[in-house]
Amino acid sequence: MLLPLLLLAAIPATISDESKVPPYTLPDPLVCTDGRKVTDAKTWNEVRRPEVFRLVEENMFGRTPDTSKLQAEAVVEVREQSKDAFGGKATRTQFKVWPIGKKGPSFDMLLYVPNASKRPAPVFVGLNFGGNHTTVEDPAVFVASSWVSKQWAVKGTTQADPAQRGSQARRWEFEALIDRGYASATAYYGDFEPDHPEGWKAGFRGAISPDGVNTKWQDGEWAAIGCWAWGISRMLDVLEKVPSVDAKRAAVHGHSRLGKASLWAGAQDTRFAFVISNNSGCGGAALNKRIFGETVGVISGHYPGRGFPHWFTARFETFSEKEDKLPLDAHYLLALAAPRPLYVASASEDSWADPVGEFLGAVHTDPVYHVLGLPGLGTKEQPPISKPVGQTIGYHLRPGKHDILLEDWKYYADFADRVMPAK
Ligand code: GTR
Repeated sequence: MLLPLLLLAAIPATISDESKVPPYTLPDPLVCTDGRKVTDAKTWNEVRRPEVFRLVEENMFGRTPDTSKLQAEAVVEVREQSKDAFGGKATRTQFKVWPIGKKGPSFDMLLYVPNASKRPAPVFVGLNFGGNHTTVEDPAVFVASSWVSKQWAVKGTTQADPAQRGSQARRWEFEALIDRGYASATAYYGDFEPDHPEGWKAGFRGAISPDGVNTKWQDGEWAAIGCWAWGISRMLDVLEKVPSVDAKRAAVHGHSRLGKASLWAGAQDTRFAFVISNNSGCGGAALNKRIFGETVGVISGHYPGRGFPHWFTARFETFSEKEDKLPLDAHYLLALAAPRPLYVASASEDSWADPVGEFLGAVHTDPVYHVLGLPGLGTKEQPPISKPVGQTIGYHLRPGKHDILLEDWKYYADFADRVMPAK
């Protein structure tokens, strides 16, 4: 009994009281490695952005391999299509995609495009947690075929349970978006990589690595979040070829761990016109040096039996309880969206994700937008519940728990109406 007790004692208590947050200082994204201050867009784009990008890559998510040669083998098939989705308001298309050719794994992409659009529709692109069939009460949507975690599986298996159809529909406001002229595309994140430490063997990391399932991952190499982010870009590759969709007006979005993936996808793939983080918390929009809620130590697997060691590149874990040594913070990741519009959202009862830390992530990203001549967020004061703020950086605090709900979607669509309008 002594050992588990000692291990438990080693995990610092979670801070969820604002008055207990220890002081911290943040690095400045606008100071180059050689000490030069960034005061113009040219220096940001040519010197500092690449440096900030490398810091995020080296310390958090690892390097995404260049897969362009493999992608030349990509195969895209339409498995199903109907103009009758949502009572005839939308066309549903279900793709099966082999992004590195038929020797590699595949993913299923579900796309709804409003039928009333007179021109190619802007599109929201994001991964889901439980399989495409969980996102909507639509009996025509195929049930996921790859590994699913316990909560979505037939009892005692890792096979998707068809009874879970629509169980995540509250998170996917396809119809509300269709009514406003937006298309939506989603894919199951487990198709890219099952979310557990051995999951990469069945996903694209294993398939892309020259050593396959024998790979010994080195520090600096990509991890699961990197693989999911890569997958979101492969969705956009397909959307670029769909005539009814305008892939130049594509928003990448994600909730929680998928919000971390969405930020990293937006950072790496500047084809995304708008980058959205919903309750992405630690390793996403929330400041890491501000110790509140989830910490680097807990998330990165520093404590046995806790966290997600497979999400990040190895170095991230070395900053456990040494967050002051991190040469970056969440505002570096967020700033990689600039000059494109960025949106950070929190939920009032989501203290694990640190809503204040998420807001401050956006606040400290603002100077980068200002150097680029953009209005950015424009406030240092966290707005009250249900009062969205910001021009090129949006922020809102939704009442309630860790989730993505109709109210969030309403604000995203309102923002999109300005930055990638449907009409
Ligand atoms: C939690 C994790 C969070 C967040 C969340 C989720 O367990 O600690 O960082 O990613 O999972 O993805 O729902």
